Amino acid sequence: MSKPSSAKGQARSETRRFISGVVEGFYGRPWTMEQRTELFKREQKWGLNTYLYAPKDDYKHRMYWRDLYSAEEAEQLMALISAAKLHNVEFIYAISPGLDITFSNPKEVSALKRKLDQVREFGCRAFSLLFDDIETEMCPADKQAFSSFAHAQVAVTNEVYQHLGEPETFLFCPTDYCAAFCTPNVSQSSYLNTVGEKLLPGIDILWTGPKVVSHKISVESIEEVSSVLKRAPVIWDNIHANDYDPQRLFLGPYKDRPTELIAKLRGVLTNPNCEFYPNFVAIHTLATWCKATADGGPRDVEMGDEEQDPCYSPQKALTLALTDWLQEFLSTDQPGARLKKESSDEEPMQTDMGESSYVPGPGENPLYTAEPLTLDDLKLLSDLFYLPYEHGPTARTMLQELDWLKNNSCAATAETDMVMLFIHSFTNTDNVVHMLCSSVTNNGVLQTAEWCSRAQQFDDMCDAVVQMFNRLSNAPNRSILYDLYNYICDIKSGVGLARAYVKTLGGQGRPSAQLMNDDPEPWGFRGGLSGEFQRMLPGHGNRDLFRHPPMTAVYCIRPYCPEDKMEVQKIFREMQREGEDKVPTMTQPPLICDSLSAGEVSPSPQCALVLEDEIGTCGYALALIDAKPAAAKIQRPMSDSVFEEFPSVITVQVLPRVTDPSPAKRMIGRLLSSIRSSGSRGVFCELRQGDRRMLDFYTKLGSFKPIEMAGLPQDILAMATSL
Ligand code: GDL
Repeated sequence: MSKPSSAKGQARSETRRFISGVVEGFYGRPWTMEQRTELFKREQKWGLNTYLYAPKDDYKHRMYWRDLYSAEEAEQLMALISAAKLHNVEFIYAISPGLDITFSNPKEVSALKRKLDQVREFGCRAFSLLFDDIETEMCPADKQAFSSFAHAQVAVTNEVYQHLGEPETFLFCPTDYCAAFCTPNVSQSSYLNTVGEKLLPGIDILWTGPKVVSHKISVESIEEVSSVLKRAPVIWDNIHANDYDPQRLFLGPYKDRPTELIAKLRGVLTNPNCEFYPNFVAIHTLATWCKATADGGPRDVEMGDEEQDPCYSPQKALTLALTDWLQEFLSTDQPGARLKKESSDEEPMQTDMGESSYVPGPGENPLYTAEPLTLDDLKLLSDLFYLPYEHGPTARTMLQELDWLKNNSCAATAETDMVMLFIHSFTNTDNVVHMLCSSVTNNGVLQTAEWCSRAQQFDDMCDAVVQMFNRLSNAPNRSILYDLYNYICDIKSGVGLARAYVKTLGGQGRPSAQLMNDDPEPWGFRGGLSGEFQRMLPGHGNRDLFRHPPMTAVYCIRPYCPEDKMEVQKIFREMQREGEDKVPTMTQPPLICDSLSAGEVSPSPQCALVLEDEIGTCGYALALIDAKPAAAKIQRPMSDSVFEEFPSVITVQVLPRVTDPSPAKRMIGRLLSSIRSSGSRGVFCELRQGDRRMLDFYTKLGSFKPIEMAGLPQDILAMATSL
């Protein structure tokens, strides 16, 4: 076997093409050989050049990595490798020996070489060793032989690479494959530094970005890791991967990776959804991104922020992808499938109905004819299943509208109060009677004109989802439909519940039967045991915020209105005076949220609530979606990274006569839900060190955790929660 010098890698780096394409690297059922061949055709058509074979649950790729392929498997792999060649796609064969390899045992290294030699005989010329998702503790034998895990991996990888004749393409996936895994950080990670220094220069390194599933990948972050790795990484992009959550699918565009990165990277491979067919958008938009040039066209109008990429518009890339995808939906993929008629003067194509085709008579049911799928249907579908950190625009609007309808409905307030009142029906009989009466009159009758019109618009949006579902179910291409089916059923039913709830609030339909039934069907508690575990954890779904002990008084939480300003100021001042015995108000540095409580800054829409008891207003909760201007107002220096993670600020005050923490928890729960639907990623609050009551309150909530904030005055603490 030839053993070219390892300097070869460096010399040829000038001429190597940008690696672009797909890594089949997810957990779960691997794609079929037919799907992979279809993938190669698509890659060629869209200008992508690489396929990395790394299906986690393929026996001989990972669990039984030592086993050679049988004759039948060999035939299949050979056919696949030839198909890739035919379509000008580089087939990279990856192997993951990390579950149980003993690095220091020469027999193990020989087994690895033997396996890769076999694949070489199938015609494969590009290889990869993956060490992701494995135990980092070395076995005693390896501990004796190597000074670190990185040294062990690098030694074996270099040896295998040289054994194979230093292939032109050879990739290595480190165990610390994203910044979040590096200790203490990327530049000081001894693991990554060893890999960077010792791995032969012709070997390229895979990297998933700041996190396993990276929201954004910045140029600076790539510059940092490249300097440690001593080479530009190949991004293994998990932006469209869905193997970690069976309810999610990602049909949004490739996004939040500036095209400036192309010059700084060795390549990008997307590890997309487990379902093959829905990956049309993920792969098509990545191809558009890879082709990005300065004439990428005008910017997206709706984005309007400085983060826009002059060479690539995710919105346009999405429209291009969906337009092509629509054609695929409309093409039949199965013999015997029925095609709907294209225009009104053509007869529908009948394949096997022949003479026996049924024609309904007068007065009988007409034949069911669903309309053909439209581009708008696909845009809606993509919006509902967008990206891991972002819903599409229509989905966002639907959430915001539902939140508004819920918070501004007379019926909703009455309904909530009814629940609370029932708890106290023994202690507060008069009030119960009074409130129940008002809730009956409120229900459906007293909604404002604005509420009714927004409820109608919400209903129309829900209807569009149902229509989209119907047209999708009727699409001739059944393979795509079957891959999407569980997801679209799920969203249709979720939207159906929301729709029924709004109808109930508006006084139409049966009162919340589907929603408040105490003997629900299994779809009334979705997510199974895993969903239940999640809801019990702090910060998840905020469900926990609503679990409260029996109340001792009756409270009303309602949206704040301008007339409440004086009362809120009064409570604010009263609570400031409460703290004065510890530190005089005049000497206390201001909090960012003080201007909110003092009425100098208005809360964001749907982000203000007041609490009332029998005596009057006794508390409030206010929030700003964007806290920056309020921080600037009091000249508080704050780092951009804090604002990026926690852009919103919240403040809650409750008079001491309210001894029960439940109403305040409830207000926070509602505000967090409004803030979340505005698209904010996180919320912080500021507290004075002496304010034991609020400190105790936030600590007990569980979801808020203390955070470090540069520039905080001495006796002020910050706590925050992600949304
Ligand atoms: C991972 C796994 C990958 C999986 C993905 C998303 C890498 C390098 N490895 O950590 O197999 O599909 O997360 O769950 O990303």
